[in-house]
Amino acid sequence: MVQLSRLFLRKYGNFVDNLRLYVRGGSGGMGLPRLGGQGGKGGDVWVVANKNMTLKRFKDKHPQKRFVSGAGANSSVRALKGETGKDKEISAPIGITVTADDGKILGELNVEGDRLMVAKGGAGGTLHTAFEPSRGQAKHIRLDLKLIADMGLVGFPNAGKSSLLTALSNATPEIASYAFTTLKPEIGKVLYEDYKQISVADLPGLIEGAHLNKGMGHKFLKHMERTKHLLFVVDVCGFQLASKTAYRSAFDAVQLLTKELELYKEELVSKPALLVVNKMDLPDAEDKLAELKEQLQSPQEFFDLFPEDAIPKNCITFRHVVPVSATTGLGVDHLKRCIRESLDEEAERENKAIHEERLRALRNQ
Ligand SMILES: Nc1nc2c(ncn2[C@@H]2O[C@H](COP(=O)(O)OP(=O)(O)O)[C@@H](O)[C@H]2O)c(=O)[nH]1
Ligand SMILES: [Mg+2]
Repeated sequence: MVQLSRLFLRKYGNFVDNLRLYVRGGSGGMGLPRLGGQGGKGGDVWVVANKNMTLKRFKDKHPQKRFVSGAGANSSVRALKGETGKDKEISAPIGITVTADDGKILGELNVEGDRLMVAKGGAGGTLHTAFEPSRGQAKHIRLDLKLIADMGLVGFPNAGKSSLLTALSNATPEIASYAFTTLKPEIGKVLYEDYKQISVADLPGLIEGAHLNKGMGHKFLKHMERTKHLLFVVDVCGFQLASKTAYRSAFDAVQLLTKELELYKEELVSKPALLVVNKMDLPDAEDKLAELKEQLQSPQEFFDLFPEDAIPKNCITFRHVVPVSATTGLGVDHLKRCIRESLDEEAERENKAIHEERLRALRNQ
């Protein structure tokens, strides 16, 4: 049950992180009783990892989400041994788990070119089957994007992401290695009193340089797709990237980060997000926090000084805005509770969606 709930319908607005497909292997060809001819075997269906594929692209390219391989040829006088049906290869993103409809894991695609057979073609008719061919396997399968963590930290350099990760996880975060990414995210585990554990990822280099070299920034942003929720981190006093560049307030930081995500992939902005306002131990922090909260209430009124192309199309409505100090620990427990609440809420929604999907399936039977 727990396993199932992980697999069904994780969906945030436009953001796609799993898909359900129908696959069927080709039927075998008929044998030829008169001459003992053997029908061709039906083609198989394969899922193949391709670095240029994303689930969103997949969905757009195959709206039907139906894949059937070629049938084996019938045995004939000209070709006693019927030709084998053509295999069907489905290009899928790297870093996915492929599961059957009942939740059983069929396999994983971790590196470019990894392949997995998902539906076998039927055997051709032979003497043993009275020359009757068999059908190919037919089933629904799911492609699930593998997650790096429940929460992904999003922030400019020096906002305090590393400090926060340490404060949240009461320990040194571990460096995780994933076959599907060359990036090595730092993962902190947050432990709750009921022993529930959630993971928070700090991706090295995220955003750093995105303002200078968007292409490079985007490379890092890609991995934000693999977290359930986003945890924005800003310095309550704002930031200055270099002595020559302009001073930016915490509000500016929020909007610039949003814009970076949006430029990479608009759907990313529809993920549930929380905002951490860090460094609340600094002088005047309370006043600045109050100002930030006011600006977030009606962001449109505070965009006059923004260049047109830096204004996000949609401002994020944060589920929680949480002031903390990563160094003194102020507010960190409250943040933990907010994170938990947000994830639990989402899990609740998933469960409801599963339930509805099951009801729909039952009604359609
Ligand atoms: N005063 C204060 N400084 C902080 C706080 N959190 C982080 N810092 C400092 O800010 C700097 C950048 O922190 P770091 O965690 O490395 O930021 P990152 O680049 O976002 O990972 C370091 O000098 C930290 O000591 C905080 O809550 N209060
Ligand atoms: Mg850091």
